[in-house]
Amino acid sequence: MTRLTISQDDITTLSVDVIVNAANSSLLGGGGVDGAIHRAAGPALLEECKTLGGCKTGEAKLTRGYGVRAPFILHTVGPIWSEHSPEEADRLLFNCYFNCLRICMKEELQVIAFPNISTGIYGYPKPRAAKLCIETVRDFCKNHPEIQEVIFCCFDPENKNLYEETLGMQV
Ligand code: AR6
Repeated sequence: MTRLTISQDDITTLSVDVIVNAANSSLLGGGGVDGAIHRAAGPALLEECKTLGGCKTGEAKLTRGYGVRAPFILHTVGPIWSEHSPEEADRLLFNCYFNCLRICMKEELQVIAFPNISTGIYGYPKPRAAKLCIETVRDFCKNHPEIQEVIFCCFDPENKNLYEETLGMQV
């Protein structure tokens, strides 16, 4: 059975098979967790990202990890909350988590760390995102117990509290 855990560390320092980046559709870097990942990974990451042709909202692309602790990085693009109806934003955020997990299965990556996608600069309401994220990951892992561990990397205290509360509840 997959373990679902919470960490409050900088995601670039986590010793896992793959970390997820909350990127933008250019995949050429930005602020927030994306900026932190590019800073830690170094310029070779940007060079690989330039070859990928961007990424649509809800989709995900895999690169090597370079200077981050994990050997791989999955770059996904969350929805900008104000640009969609709430239902459409939910569908797109679901796709981010689902597509990352699908790629992990395909590439046999068994320990994954997610940041709180879209809940920073992209303005998604944190409680809504936490509930959707945990439901999506729980459902996926029920059918894919090969995934050993999913770490919810909650950088800000509000997200950490929300994840602790939501993970503690039974579905
Ligand atoms: N480790 C883990 N989580 C972090 C870190 C870190 N080092 N730094 C920030 N967070 P955001 P978004 C958390 O804004 O909302 C970028 O410019 C942060 O506290 O990084 O999806 C991209 O290029 C928050 O909870 O991503 C896009 O343009 C979470 O990461 C845009 O921001 C996500 O916040 C994407 O916006």
